[in-house]
Amino acid sequence: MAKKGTTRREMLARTAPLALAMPMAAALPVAGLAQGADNPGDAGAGAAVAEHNHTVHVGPDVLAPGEPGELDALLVPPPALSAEPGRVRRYEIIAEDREIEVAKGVFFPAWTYNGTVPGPIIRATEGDILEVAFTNAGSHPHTIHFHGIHPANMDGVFEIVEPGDSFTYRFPARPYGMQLYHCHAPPLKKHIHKGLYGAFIIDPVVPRAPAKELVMVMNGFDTDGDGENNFYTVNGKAFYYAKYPIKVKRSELVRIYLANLTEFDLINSFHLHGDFFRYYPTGSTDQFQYTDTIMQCQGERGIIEIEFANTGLFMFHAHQSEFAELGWMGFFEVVDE
Ligand SMILES: [Cu+2]
Repeated sequence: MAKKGTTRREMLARTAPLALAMPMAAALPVAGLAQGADNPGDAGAGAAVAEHNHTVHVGPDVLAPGEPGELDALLVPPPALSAEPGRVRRYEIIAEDREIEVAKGVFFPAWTYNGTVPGPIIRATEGDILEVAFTNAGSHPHTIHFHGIHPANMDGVFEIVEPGDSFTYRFPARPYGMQLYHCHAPPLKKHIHKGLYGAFIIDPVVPRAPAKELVMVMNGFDTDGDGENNFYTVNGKAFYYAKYPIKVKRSELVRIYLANLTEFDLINSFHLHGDFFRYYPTGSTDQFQYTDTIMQCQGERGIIEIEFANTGLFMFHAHQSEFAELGWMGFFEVVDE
């Protein structure tokens, strides 16, 4: 079997001018996974880590695209609403072609829902009527296919929406859990790898415990068109959460809605340093696994819950090391308050 990674690396090296060679060499943080523990508990440890290591793992010197807070709308879901059977939850989604910066200085001609990859977070409570008004302002036919339980004519397969057309999806939201949505127009592989997908949270009627809630959609970008990903991210920007660690409190429950929409590679994974979490596959039952690493095939998703035991900087990343080195890594900054 051909070793895709080698080819991809060589390709990366050859096409490096695309802004890559320098930034990645400087930012390649994961080669030193084990070193990150130098002074994990220090306040402002970003600077300390930079001083102690010859590669920059975390903090402002990491070469990642985007401004502070720029990904908040994709990271922080709208709040859960208490159950009110029959209530209509309306969303408007517009498909449009847009060039987006996926790694520092590297742009990708994406097909987007509402201008971002992943698309906006959709959230409803079980029993709500979900109503999604979809307009195709892009250059190709698209649809929205939701995971979950719904009628066949709302499945996003038969009603291909041509450019300039629109379609409204309407169905009761169920079952509770971390669902997802994506375009299902053929060829499916292309419509997904171009960026048409997003998180779809359905809350249970009996509310989950209060928590700091985060959404992470794992994906990849084939920026040179050879059918292999050149970058991997959560929420669309390589190394973003290494440059801007996600701040959480040790005293609080952290809940992460995690989905994998990576095309081309069979699986993706999530690994957390220095702690264990509960992982609820799909989040639709109370069955969980207690671990520090989980994997997901494309379309799989689940809910992670954790109360951090220690303060400091803790890395999270794909445990396919290559994915991590190509952008899918970040940090939690756990603080006491
Ligand atoms: Cu499409």
